[in-house]
Amino acid sequence: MSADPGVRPRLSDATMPEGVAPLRYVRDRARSGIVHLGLGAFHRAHQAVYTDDAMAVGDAGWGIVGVSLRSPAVRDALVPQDCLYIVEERGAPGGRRLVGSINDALVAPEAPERVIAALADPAVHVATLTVTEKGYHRDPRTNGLLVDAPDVAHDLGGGDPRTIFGFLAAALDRRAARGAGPLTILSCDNLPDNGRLLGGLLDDYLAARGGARPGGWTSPSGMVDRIVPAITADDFARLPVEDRALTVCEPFRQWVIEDRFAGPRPRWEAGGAQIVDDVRPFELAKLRLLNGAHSALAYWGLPLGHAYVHEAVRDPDLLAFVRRQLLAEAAPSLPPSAALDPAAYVEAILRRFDNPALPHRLAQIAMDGSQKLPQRWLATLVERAATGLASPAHLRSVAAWLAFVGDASGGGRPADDPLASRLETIWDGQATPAEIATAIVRSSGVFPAAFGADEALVRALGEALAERLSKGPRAMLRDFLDRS
Ligand code: CS2
Repeated sequence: MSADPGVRPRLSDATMPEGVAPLRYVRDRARSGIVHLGLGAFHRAHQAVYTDDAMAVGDAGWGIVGVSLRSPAVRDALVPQDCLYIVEERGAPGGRRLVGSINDALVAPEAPERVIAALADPAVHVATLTVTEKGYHRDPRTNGLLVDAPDVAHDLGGGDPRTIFGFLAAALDRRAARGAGPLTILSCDNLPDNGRLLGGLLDDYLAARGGARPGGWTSPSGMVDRIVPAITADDFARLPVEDRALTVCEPFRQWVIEDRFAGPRPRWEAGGAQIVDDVRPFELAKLRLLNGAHSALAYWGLPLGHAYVHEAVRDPDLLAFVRRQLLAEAAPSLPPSAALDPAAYVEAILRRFDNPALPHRLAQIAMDGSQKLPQRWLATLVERAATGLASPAHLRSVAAWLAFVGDASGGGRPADDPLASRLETIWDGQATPAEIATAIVRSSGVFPAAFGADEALVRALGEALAERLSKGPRAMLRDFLDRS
């Protein structure tokens, strides 16, 4: 096949590309057992691959109806190519495989009724979600639902749903009314205790809505892991066929799911998923070590001039600092678990990050910090402070984030964060680093109350921000490493 993008055939059931591992089963697009909300690259590289593996061992009836909650882009890419796409693993061992587990792709704002009907279909037993942290509309201080958030308030007002809660509540009502059977609602987002959190938020929504509260559902927790950078034009151009839904990722993947299904499920173990009684040790380690390290690399690495994770992790000062943050502070905050050796886990993560074949932008990770940092860093900080332990590396990283947010408010770069304007207003309204730190801790809605109540912690954060602003990132990291 020609490498000229102009003449490459479009991927489809009839066009099998060379050099791509084919499907190991016969597709049955008429049978779907899963509805997935949030049809982004992460889903295509993760849950859809595990489902594809389950199909290869005989679970062909578990096809996925994928739903984009906002943009038509993924549907427009997938549907003209029979919902097939290629997953390209970069690094060792790399390779390309075809994935056929997605049966259909819907765009919620265009067809809300079809989304509800799909979720209420008696043949559907599992709803999976990757809607990112901000899709949960939770108050990180209480883990309750932000009932006044505009989209949540809209859904509570009874219009066509916009949020996961509006869709799930409508579908659960309908399932109850028609006896469609139980539904497992499985969060695949990087949130602490994500299943219990989602269940609590959905309960809050149903309570705020009033009326009958449909039962017949569970929301197990799960830990998902795979590094999936945003796609680039160059990635598309390297393929032997035209695949507009191409998904590029690292070879590693992990999925640990709490065994609390309401009804049948696919044999995801065929793809290596672990079904366990307690996912908490896995979740906390992943959030505080892997995601925590990612955020540190982003907020320090960007001002140091790095664009990608593999560059940041090769910066000796930054690597030493991140190791310190993880090994001296985050790892000791984890509950002891026979299932996981934190030191070995940290080294494995750092090796995965050092993958130049997979350019992963720090700017992608830096997005939505207000939604990510509570579970990545702030819980560690306040838990340790409560037992009298300082967390100087975490504290400096929080200062690095504050500086990043402040830079964005200076017009240098757009702050990609749902709380950007609130954070900018706070920055602009204060004169000194101590005032900025205090105001953001106490009134941004990002920090746990225990942080704001700890005068010494707030003062130390103000000092760290002053140091970060006056010295710059390089000198601050070096001074910290020299002194400790
Ligand atoms: C990253 C995650 O963008 C981010 O904030 O930390 O998406 C990370 O790559 C995944 O959680 C890895 O499993």
